[in-house]
Amino acid sequence: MRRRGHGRPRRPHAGAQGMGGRAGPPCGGPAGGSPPGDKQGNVGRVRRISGHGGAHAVAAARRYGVTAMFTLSGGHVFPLYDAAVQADPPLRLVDVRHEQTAVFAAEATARLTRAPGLAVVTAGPGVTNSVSAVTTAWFNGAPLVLLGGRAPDYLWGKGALQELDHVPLLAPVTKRAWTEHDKRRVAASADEAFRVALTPHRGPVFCDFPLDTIYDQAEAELPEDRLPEPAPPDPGDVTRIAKLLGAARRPVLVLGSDVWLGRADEAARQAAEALRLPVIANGQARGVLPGGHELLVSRARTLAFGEADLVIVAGVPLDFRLRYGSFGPEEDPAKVVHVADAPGALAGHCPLAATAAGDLTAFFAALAAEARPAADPDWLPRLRDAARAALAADAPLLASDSVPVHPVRVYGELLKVLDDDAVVIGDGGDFVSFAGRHIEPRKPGRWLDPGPFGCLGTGLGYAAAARLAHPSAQVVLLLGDGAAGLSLMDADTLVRHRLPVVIVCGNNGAWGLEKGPMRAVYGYDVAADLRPGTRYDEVVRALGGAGEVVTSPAQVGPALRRAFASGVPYLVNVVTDVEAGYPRTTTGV
Ligand SMILES: Cc1ncc(C[n+]2csc(CCOP(=O)(O)OP(=O)(O)O)c2C)c(N)n1
Ligand SMILES: [Mg+2]
Repeated sequence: MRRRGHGRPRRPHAGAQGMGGRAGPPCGGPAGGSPPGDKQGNVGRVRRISGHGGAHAVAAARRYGVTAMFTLSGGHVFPLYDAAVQADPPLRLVDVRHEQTAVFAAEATARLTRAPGLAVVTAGPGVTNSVSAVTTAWFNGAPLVLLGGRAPDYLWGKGALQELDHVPLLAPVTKRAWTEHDKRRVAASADEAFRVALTPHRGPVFCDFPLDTIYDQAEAELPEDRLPEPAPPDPGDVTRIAKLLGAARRPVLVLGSDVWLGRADEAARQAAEALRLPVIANGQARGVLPGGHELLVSRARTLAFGEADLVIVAGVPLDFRLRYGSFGPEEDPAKVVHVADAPGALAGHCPLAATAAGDLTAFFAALAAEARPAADPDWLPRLRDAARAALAADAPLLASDSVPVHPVRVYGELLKVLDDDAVVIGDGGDFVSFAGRHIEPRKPGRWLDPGPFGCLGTGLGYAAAARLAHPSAQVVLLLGDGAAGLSLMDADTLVRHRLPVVIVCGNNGAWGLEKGPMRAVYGYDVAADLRPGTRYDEVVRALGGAGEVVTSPAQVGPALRRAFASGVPYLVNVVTDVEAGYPRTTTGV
């Protein structure tokens, strides 16, 4: 049930500070001392907290393993900063240049580390600027907690600065959104926010605190109960799926991001190997079977989905990425099984032969123990051949010498220098579609695209989070020139916080993914051109990083090597061929 926090005017609390009040925030006790959550997200003992609301909220966050707070400053949330820096150890405060970057960074933290991400934004525009990123987390099932400031209760209704009831805006794109008015319940509310975000099916949670509530001193106890273990799926459901597998001649297993987020990546790999199932991996499950694995047939997707008689889809919605759950030949459609981490995540829009909902590790273990597959002996080899043929067909473009540079040549060069544990982030249109095709991660959870909400502008926030989550791994952001406009100012954040990232900009002077489709629909295009050759590398240099422009294929490799060696935020600005659009079968509408 959603709790809606329509602020009722209340009397001022003693000690509440107005915006700009000179007395400054009260200094409450720091939020240190409690152990962070363990790998399962279980939390430690109860403790008493005293201090302002910020100390209470940060104490709750730390119990769930939160180590960073992403934010953009505003007086409504100063107590949260005070608590972050006073905590022992402190939370790392990462202040950014646009709230969407803060929330994208928190979302990426959740997706990369599987601990919840925390963003803190000020009242009014701080919250409204966060909405697209929260929605991205909603679509991605990412455990994100967004804490907002809010105009004080004692002024509510009088027109205080940035007075806006945020909850109705956030409610449709969060698991829960509410206002906590009671200073004695700030810790409990923050604790609840993390608990709800982490409970499958995971997702974002929003809570805001009126200024008087968060600045005021209070005493409270954090609840001591632990997160319950996720429930296994019904054994009868697993048996039904095992039987379908026993009867299938051309089965396919599809793995999606929740396999990674639910820590079922190892169990999924073991089940696929034990049952010898061809696998197609999606989102953050890419890498569960490392690139080159004999069962990984993502590149034979058209054949696999076109001819399968059974498709088991685990940990991803049956949305536009998966043909809305319609597979196999039209005259003889495949049976479809949907497996999700919670009943609410199961598809309701397409016929399903069976479903299972619950802990995905338990599901894969039970399926591996029970199923006796009887696939056609030539099914897997056919898929493997098709995947191999697709890979072989890539070779000429990966080595293309054409000028302007073909975007695929960029990946031909990148593949030569990419480590197995690199984090690769895509923010853009065609440039990122090509990356999805040509870069096959070798580890799960290391590929970050925006997911099904498809929001441009994730790039710099995701990159900052990746560098913090994996301090010694390569972090590469693949950035369209159009996408660059939505977050490149946050290269300043990378510089100020010493977060070296290699940014490769595919600069085709266009919103390419829209240009081609508009031409296909109308025979011409408008509103799709950008200035050719814009020096996005100079933007990063001006902000204190480094970069260079690349106009010929032979320069790409050396430029990438310089970027990785630089140890600073570095943008390799590759002028690419606008005519080399990603070959699409649909307009993307
Ligand atoms: C916030 C947002 N606005 C608009 C879009 C629609 N859109 C999707 S891809 C794309 C073009 C991206 O251009 P660029 O980043 O330069 O990549 P390219 O396709 O040129 O490689 C646009 C405008 C979107 N997905 N998200
Ligand atoms: Mg472009």
